[in-house]
Amino acid sequence: MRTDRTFTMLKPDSVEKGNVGPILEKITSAGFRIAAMKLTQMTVADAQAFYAIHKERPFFGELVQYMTRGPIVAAILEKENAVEDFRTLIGATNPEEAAEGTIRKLYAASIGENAVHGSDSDENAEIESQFHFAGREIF
Ligand code: IDP
Ligand code: MG
Repeated sequence: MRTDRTFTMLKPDSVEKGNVGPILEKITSAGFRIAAMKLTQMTVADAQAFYAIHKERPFFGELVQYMTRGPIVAAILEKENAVEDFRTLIGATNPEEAAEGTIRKLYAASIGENAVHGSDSDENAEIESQFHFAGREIF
């Protein structure tokens, strides 16, 4: 299992607010290389599948509605220790608890609309990258 890749989505609120450029600048300045990237829009079925682990949670419907309401930027990022270092860069799920200077502290509005996704394990980074980029040369 590779340990030098993670998967991210710049969520619909980031695209809507024009924050894609500043967020990508934070990501590349932190030493991540963009291995693959696309602007796309998830269908309801896509979002339900991507977030299936949360399907019993009370916020699941809200999460699916949010993630499908407009385009996202999906990307595979490369760096040594990518998963952990990217979770540090984005900060806590709830921006009120996120450390100063983190992407969620800077750009997230709330625990629901929190600007970015970051994989939580090497295994999920691979699964989530395949979800959005299956069949590409990079694998
Ligand atoms: P993570 O994105 O930091 O890994 P998770 O707990 O895996 O956080 O939750 C997935 C996503 O679901 C969050 O990024 C956020 O968009 C949404 N979410 C999590 N908790 C809540 C909540 O309490 N209310 C509304 N949305 C939530
Ligand atoms: Mg998560």
